[in-house]
Amino acid sequence: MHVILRSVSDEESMEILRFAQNDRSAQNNGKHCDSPNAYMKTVVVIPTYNERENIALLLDKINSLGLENLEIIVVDDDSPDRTWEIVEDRRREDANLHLLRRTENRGRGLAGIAGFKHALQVGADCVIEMDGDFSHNPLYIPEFARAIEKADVVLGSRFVSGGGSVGRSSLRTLISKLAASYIRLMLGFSVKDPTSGFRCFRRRVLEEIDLSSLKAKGPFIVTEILFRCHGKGFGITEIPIVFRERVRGSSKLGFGVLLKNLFGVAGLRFSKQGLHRLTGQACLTPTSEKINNPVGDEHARPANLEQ
Ligand SMILES: Nc1nc2c(ncn2[C@@H]2O[C@H](COP(=O)(O)OP(=O)(O)OP(=O)(O)O)[C@@H](O)[C@H]2O)c(=O)[nH]1
Ligand SMILES: [Mg+2]
Repeated sequence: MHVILRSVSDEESMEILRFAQNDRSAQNNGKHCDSPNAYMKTVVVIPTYNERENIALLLDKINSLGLENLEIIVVDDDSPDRTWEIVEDRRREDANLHLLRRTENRGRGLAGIAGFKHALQVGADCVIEMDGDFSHNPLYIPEFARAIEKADVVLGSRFVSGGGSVGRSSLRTLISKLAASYIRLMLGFSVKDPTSGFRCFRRRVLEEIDLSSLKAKGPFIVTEILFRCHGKGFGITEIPIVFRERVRGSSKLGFGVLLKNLFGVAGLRFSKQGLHRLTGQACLTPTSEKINNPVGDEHARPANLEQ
């Protein structure tokens, strides 16, 4: 697959973010959101595999946001390029940085689960999951922290108004959109970007979806988790993000992974929970009130954030 890579400068990133913020602020009649709630402990989980060229810069960017009560967990699967070594060095001077170096049961999915469990152990009130390749701009972290105050789950979405992709080939964008439509149709989601890996969860969501029983070992974990959240009736909100194609390092997502994901979706649809939902019977008991949603649709989005 041919992917056009384009280097995006910091100024350009800021411009993209400003564009997204202006768009949102226009939807919000010019009102600005409040600062994130510093009383909520936010933990950012970053799974990494061979991200040596990105990780130091990414940690710097997150720290430069100057957010209070924020900790970072890097979950590295013993990367051959020794990404973990960089994190280990920094940890000596940064008590808010954690490293999970995993040598067994490796994989993107299992790394995410390990990161979530550790985040709960260190007392997270909300957990943000993001890639370690700069596709997910850390400048959005405060927006996630604000949005989670009114939702159970916040998805960073490329496919809502104000969102988008930079540096992605149109073929890759088309595949992502088709995959999103397929997942929505098969699993009954109404969210626009169900495969986005830039997300924020409230603590109780991660406590209630039974992390240990998740099946996906690879990137399909993002869909499986969303399926659980949906089944439990949690309030899911999307905020626009501009996704940036990776500039440094190499992708681990091949055609095989894509195919596996397609079969994985069918597997979920015809799983016990999926079939129960198809026939209209509740299988997973809703355990939370829909806090962001006065009209009772768990996918309703605050008017100031999207569309
Ligand atoms: N711990 C761990 N992290 C992984 C593994 N595979 C990928 N990652 C990380 O997961 C994040 C997403 O992986 P990418 O390779 O960028 O995959 P992608 O973003 O789905 O694909 P691209 O769009 O091509 O970049 C990155 O931070 C990777 O370093 C893995 O097996 N273990
Ligand atoms: Mg990536």
